[in-house]
Amino acid sequence: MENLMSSFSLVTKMATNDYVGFTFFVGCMAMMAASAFFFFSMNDFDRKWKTSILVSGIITFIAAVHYWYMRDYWATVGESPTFFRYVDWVLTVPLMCVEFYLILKVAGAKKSLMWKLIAASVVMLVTGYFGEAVYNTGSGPAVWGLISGLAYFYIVYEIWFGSAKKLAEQAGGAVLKAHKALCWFVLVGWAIYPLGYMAGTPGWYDGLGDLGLNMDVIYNIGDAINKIGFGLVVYAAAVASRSKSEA
Ligand SMILES: *C/C=C(C)/C=C/C=C(C)/C=C/C1=C(C)CCCC1(C)C
Repeated sequence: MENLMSSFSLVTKMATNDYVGFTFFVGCMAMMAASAFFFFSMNDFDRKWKTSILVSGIITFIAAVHYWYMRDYWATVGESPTFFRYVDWVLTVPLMCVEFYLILKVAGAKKSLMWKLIAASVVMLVTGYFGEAVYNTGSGPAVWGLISGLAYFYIVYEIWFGSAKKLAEQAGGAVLKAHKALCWFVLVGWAIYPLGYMAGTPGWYDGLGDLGLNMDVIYNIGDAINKIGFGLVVYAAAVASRSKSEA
């Protein structure tokens, strides 16, 4: 009977020092709360911004669902939920690229900018997955991580110095401010991920793992900062442009 009960139990005990389990749990709640916030507030804004805030909510909602599964996977299997992690990213990171495009649309951004960013983000994530889950021994992680890093740098270059930057400057005001903030998220916030990768895979950078840093904890912190932060930047831009047009 007890066995039967425990196999149907939805909650497993969590150790007080299980930081991975804890950050999956809190991350799940934070993503849910953020989604509710974005979905309920989107109708306060005109069409231009409504879509951007809707996408912010979709990003945190997709993450919330994946965090639900990852939290469960960790609690029951006790391993890093690499597959769910990368499925989450391959859905949400391209949507973050869509955010850049939506914000810059007012300044005449072309769809080609969006597709360039999306393509680079998919290359970044697929090669990262290869290094973490497929060719994950010997020099595999370092080599695939490097290729992934190059795609990452391409995204950074494109938004900081490429056509995206020119469009943001043309638009000025709330758009320029939001673009700048998102650029910083990509440069600093996204740089959290390669750190997690290096902590969790073998390579020349092995010292990082020895510092006691855990890959999943680092990824979970990165996700909370970047997914919710990105959405809040968009929300703030919508508020700023609304109060200007009301004045
Ligand atoms: C919401 C999820 C986000 C914003 C995920 C971003 C992920 C990255 C920027 C991952 C980058 C990686 C590298 C630059 C090299 C090593 C492999 C990755 C995939 C961890």
